[in-house]
Amino acid sequence: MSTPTLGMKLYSYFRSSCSYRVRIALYHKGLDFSYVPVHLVKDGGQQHAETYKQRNSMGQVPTLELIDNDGSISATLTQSVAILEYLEEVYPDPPLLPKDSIERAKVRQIVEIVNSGIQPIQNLHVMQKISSSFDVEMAEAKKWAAFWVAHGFRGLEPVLAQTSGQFAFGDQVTLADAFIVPQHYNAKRFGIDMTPFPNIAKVVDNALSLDAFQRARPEVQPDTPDDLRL
Ligand SMILES: N[C@@H](CCC(=O)N[C@@H](CS)C(=O)NCC(=O)O)C(=O)O
Repeated sequence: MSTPTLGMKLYSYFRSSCSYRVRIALYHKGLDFSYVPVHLVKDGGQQHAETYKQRNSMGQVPTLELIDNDGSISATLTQSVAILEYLEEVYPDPPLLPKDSIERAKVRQIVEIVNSGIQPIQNLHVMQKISSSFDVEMAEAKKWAAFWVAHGFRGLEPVLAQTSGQFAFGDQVTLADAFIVPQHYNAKRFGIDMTPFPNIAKVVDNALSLDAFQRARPEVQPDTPDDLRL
């Protein structure tokens, strides 16, 4: 296992749901980090700049840099699941995974429903490609994205009916909550009616009552535009 690093730099965009997941974990675990904004729209998308793509070759946020004593970068981590697993291994307290193997698998099952089953189909570059390839307005592409988010929520809701207590898996915060809350933020942006998803709505409400989730919210980040700031 790696030893804890001295510093961390998070490349993030205020409304990126994948960055939001990592912010939740960093605040939940009480870890200090510096925030480097990457604007996903300005300048044609700063994530596509060659200098940024040297850190994250997919041209996406988040990226987490681990900084050594002497200020040098000891590791550059991409992919929110990999980043969160790293944080959980190196900073296990407070935990974001249960101890029991089957319970851990259940939490990861929820993580993957969001991570691979929902988020990629509604990502910005997918919507931009739909808009350009089929010559439709972004508003139309957003309806397509909303369809897939609702489709994923229809799969997630019965899982949470089995697993949730106060939070997505019982009464302790887990990685599952760190994925559901940001995906719900996107669902709201896409205008999805939450009435058919009472368990998802409950989990989101309860998680958002916690300090870590409040501090990670898109509305209070250093790069949140003034008109969206709380
Ligand atoms: N699997 C990656 C997905 C990262 C991702 O899709 N990030 C989005 C923001 S949530 C992004 O940077 N999109 C930029 C774009 O679509 O151009 C992860 O979990 O980190």
